[in-house]
Order: sequence, then C-alpha cells, then structure tokens
Amino acid sequence: MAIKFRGVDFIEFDTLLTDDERLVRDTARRFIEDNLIPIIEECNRAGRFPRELVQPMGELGFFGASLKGYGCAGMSNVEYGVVTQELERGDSGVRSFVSVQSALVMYPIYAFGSDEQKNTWLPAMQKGEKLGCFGLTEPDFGSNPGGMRTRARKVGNEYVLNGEKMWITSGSIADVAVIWAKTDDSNEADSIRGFLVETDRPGFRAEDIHGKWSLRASVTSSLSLQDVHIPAANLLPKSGGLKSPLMCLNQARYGIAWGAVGAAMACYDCALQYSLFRKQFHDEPIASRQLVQEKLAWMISEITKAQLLVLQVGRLKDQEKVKHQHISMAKRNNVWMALECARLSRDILGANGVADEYPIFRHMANLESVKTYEGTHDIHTLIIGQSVTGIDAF
Ligand code: TGC
Ligand code: FAD
Repeated sequence: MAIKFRGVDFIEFDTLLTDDERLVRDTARRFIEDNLIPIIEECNRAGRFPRELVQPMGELGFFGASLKGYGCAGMSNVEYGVVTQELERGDSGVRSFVSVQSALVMYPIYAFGSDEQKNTWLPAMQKGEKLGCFGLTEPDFGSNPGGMRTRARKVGNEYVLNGEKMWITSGSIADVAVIWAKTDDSNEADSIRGFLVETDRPGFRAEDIHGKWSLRASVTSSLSLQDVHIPAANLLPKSGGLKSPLMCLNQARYGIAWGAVGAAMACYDCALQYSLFRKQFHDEPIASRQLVQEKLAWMISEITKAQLLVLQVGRLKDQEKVKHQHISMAKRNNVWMALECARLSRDILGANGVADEYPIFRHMANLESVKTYEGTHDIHTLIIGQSVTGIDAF
C-alpha cells in the first residue's frame, strides 16, 4: 500500500514563511518526491548512496546553499532549512551528504580559506563536481574532539599529517577532506587547524564502515593519514583553535534541526493515513480508538512545537543574532522529537511498521545516528546546562 506524503501543517505554519521560502520548500519537496522516494528503499536495502542525485541536487543549488558568490544560491538560513527538512523527509543519509558538503566542507573553505582555496573548490563543490568530507572525530575522541591525536608537522614549505579519523560521512567518495589536526607551530590554544587534503595524496586511505543498521544510504568511512605531505598553502589560514570546527558544527547542527522535522513529518503522516484505513474490531479504523488518537495528538503537537523552535532559530540566524546554545536546543529537541515520532508511528503500523514497504523503520534507524552525531543528545543537554548556569559539566 503506497502512502503519498501530504505535508504537515496544523497551525498555519506556512503563513509564517515568505513566498520565497515556500517556493524553495515546494521545489525541494517535488525533487525528493520524484527522484528520491522511488529509489530510497532499494538504496537502503543495498547500502547504496544514490550518487545519481548529486548532479541534479547541485543544479538545484542545494550545495553551499546559504553561501554567497562562487555560484552558490545565496539562500537565507530559513530557505536552507526548509531544503534540509525536505531532504531528510526523504532520508537522513541524503540530508547528511548535503550537510557535510555544504556546512562542513564548503563553509570552512568559505569562512577560513584563502582566495585561491575558495576559487579552486567552491564553484566545483557547488555543482557537485567535487565532493568533500570532514574529519574531526577519532577512534578515541568523539564527544571530546579537543583531545585529538592527529598531528600536522611543518617541514619546510609543507605539512606532514599523521592520524586516524573515524565515522566520516562521505569519506571514501570525497575528493577533498577537511582534516582537523594539532600543529606544533601555533600556541597551544590555537593549535587545532584545518587542512585541505586531496584524497589522492600518497599515505591517505579511506575505508568504508560496513554493517551499519542506520544511514545505510550514506557512505561512512574511517580515514588513515600516514605521512601525508601537503603544501603549506593547504592550511585553512583563518582557522585556529577548537572554535573553528565548532563553528562548522553550528552550521550543520542547524540543518539537522530542520531535517529532523522532515523525518518526523514523514513518519507522522504515514501513520495518520494508515490509521484511517487500517480496520480492527467492529470493522472500524484504528484511528477511531482513543489510544491511537493520543499518539497522533502527541506527534502533531511536538512537530508543531519543533517547527516553531527551528523557525525562530533560523530567523535569529538570518539576523546574525543566533547563539550556539540556541542551535543546540533545536538539534537536541527536534531529533529527540523525531525519534519519538518514529517509534510511535512504527507502533501504529503494527507488523507493517517493521517492513520497508513503509518509510518509518528506516527513519527510526537513521535517527539513532542523528541523535549521536554532531554532538550527542546528552552533550547538547550539557551545552544548554552550561549556558543557563555558567557551569561547565562536561
Ligand atoms: P570548550 O573549551 O567549551 O570550547 C573551545 C572553544 O570553542 C568555543 N565554542 C564554540 N564556538 C563556536 N561554536 C560552538 N558551538 C562552540 N562551542 C564552544 C568556546 O567558547 C571556546 O572558545 P575559546 O575562544 O575560549 O577558545 O571546548 P571543550 O573541549 O570543553 O568541548 C566543548 C564541547 C563538548 C561542547 C564540544 O567539543 C562538542 O560540541 N562536542 C561534540 C563533538 C561533535 O559534535 N562532533 C561532531 C563531529 S562532525 C559530525 O558528527 C558530522 S555528522 C555529519 C552528518 O551530518 O552526516
Ligand atoms: P562518545 O563520545 O564515546 O559518547 C558515548 C556516550 O557517552 C554518549 O551517550 C555520550 O553522550 C556520553 N558522554 C560522553 N561524554 C560525556 C560527558 N562528559 N557527560 C555525559 N555523557 C557523556 N564525525 C566526523 O568528524 N565527521 C563525520 O562526517 C561524521 N559522520 C558520522 C556519521 C555517522 C553515521 C555517525 C554515527 C557518526 C559520525 N561522526 C562523524 C561521529 C560523531 O560525531 C560521533 O559519533 C559523536 O560526536 C559521538 O562520539 P562517540 O561516538 O565517540 O561517542
């Protein structure tokens, strides 16, 4: 039984969006409906990233969408947000790919790069001709990236990089890796710097992580750098300190906060439609039962609150007033909300909820990763806690 997504808007949320924002949202929605929905279950089963969508997504301006110049679409943050919402309504792995390309690779080149680096990479990345990955996490340093062991040693006019990065989205399909490493030629506080490492350099290896039950349509790899020589000009000159990668994470976490709303909408709308045609007891739809209605009411209430939260964060971002703790609240709340919606929706579908004829279980499994990456749920709890108390409890 195919269920077609109808959109989710309980309190005329659309009236809070401008005409341009709705147009961007509707364009992304149509693209996902026509191009991703028909193939995503097959990709998920096969553990295949739908690479054929990269070029069309580039043509629609999805990569580096909120950057200005270099062929980028120059969207507002809210417009970029509604794009990530629709991407993740399709699949978190596809949204992940776009987040990494845009927020974690193009953004640091844009914010910390030299003119030459920007001209070399941004126009090609905007079109999807070149792909990127972001290497921060290491096998022993996930939530605490400041402890990283990867080192960049200055030797003449080169840097020599050594280290291991783990759980890197798009690692083995990337042309360039943004690698965060400690240097010995800066003071301790600023010693973490970003480097552009072309992935065909000798000593660079990317190996895919297999056996994931989550984000199966996304490539996840481990990276090994053994005496990788890069020109000193590959250093991102304006990067300095842990703050630099954290600034990139703010961009990506913001997109995730919108994306999670998309995943929740997909699950809720599917469960609502199913509950109206699935009949049990007295030949009546399960939607007529109070316990089922309670689940639907919970979901639509939480989705609505999440929409308002992320829209306000987006408006603040567009006014350059957003703080990183605002983004943490939106990421933490919205991903948690989406995972709860996925679990409740799965339950409403009964046995059908575990089949990939419906999108719900895939979203649920994907959201388990989304809850962990870009700062776990609990790390964002501590970021909010630090913000309101002034006390660091990490
Ligand atoms: P701490 O001493 O608190 O901070 C170091 C410096 O950074 C500043 N800062 C921030 N700046 C900008 N944005 C933020 N969000 C910032 N948070 C902190 C801070 O003010 C300080 O500045 P300064 O001038 O004093 O030097 O650092 P800490 O070592 O105590 O760690 C803080 C903590 C735990 C919040 C941080 O390390 C953290 O966020 N951990 C989570 C790690 C994480 O999110 N990793 C993500 C890896 S990438 C990924 O998952 C991609 S998934 C891809 C996909 O979407 O598919
Ligand atoms: P840990 O840090 O070991 O945490 C384990 C548990 O301990 C969590 O519940 C955590 O909340 C808790 N914990 C840790 N510290 C504290 C504390 N102080 N107080 C209370 N609880 C605490 N990284 C990249 O750099 N680039 C990528 O592209 C990327 N893509 C990813 C894709 C996928 C599919 C996944 C799953 C991860 C990806 N990551 C990426 C890594 C991701 O950012 C890390 O997994 C995440 O930051 C958590 O680190 P960890 O897995 O090492 O968990």
